[in-house]
Amino acid sequence: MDKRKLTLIHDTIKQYQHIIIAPHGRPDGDCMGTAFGLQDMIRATYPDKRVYVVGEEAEYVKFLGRVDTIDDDAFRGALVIAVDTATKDRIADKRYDKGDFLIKLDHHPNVDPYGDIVYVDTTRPAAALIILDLYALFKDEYVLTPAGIRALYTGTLTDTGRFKYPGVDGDTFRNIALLYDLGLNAQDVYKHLDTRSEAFVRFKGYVLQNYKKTVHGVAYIEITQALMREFDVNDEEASSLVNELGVFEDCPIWVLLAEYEEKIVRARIRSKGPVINEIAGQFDGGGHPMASGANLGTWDNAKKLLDALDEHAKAYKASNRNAS
Ligand SMILES: [Mn+2]
Repeated sequence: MDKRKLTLIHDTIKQYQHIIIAPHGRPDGDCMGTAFGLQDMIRATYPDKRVYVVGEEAEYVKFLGRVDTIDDDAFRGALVIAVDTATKDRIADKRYDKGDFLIKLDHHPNVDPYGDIVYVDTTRPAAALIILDLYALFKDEYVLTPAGIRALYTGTLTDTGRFKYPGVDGDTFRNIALLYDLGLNAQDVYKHLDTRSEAFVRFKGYVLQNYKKTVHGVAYIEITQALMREFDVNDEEASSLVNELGVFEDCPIWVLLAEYEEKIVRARIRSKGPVINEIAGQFDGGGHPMASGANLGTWDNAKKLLDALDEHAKAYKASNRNAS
């Protein structure tokens, strides 16, 4: 945690009357939880400020709040805070640079340090926890209502796989303890996150019956547009199943390949050992060492990605054998 920079961010928020919070495209629970948590905290603390969240929506986290539709004029003189977004081209609302001042607030590797203030803390396993760092630092000043508490909890839960992923540490739980002290209703969040359509459950059955494995242990599933139509699920729901393939002892890497509306194939790559974000980087992607994404374009490129990951898994297993 960089207290000096967080203080600078706090002072900047105080200075601006109009604040626009900008998450990434294809939003996930963390970027929406971070955005609506920050919006709630600023609104509740400074009722005179106007605070918007712009961008896209995701069905499964709509319970956290709805994005605002604002015209270009709203950006004039505004403070824009981009959250959970490593590179500026991933920000959903392309008008992010039309404001007066831009803050980048993120926890991914800082490959594109855009903005007037760049706050990147890769030790935090969810961006929502950075909002809680800010809250904790100015606890006497900041107010969070039940909506913001719920949003920040949801963001942390979804990005940490419910506190399972690497990066979760004592600081994570110290911040989450703040939410419990504020009256968090965790059961209410689980109720929302654990509700599934029957179509989705049937599709999950398909994934569990039809995944494949490469020779050296990359488990993967291929999901076409036709398949999603057949099961009546959308790409967002389909992609959320990636970690169903993370359970095999002989597969340190697993991948979900899905064809999106524009016929573009994307990959979600996960690992429980080998670092995979460098390989993702070779396929127009990137992310965390154990969780990355890649834009493949075609199924041909998907094959190339699987080949590269298979080689990687082979080398990983060989080095483990030598070490033991
Ligand atoms: Mn995140």
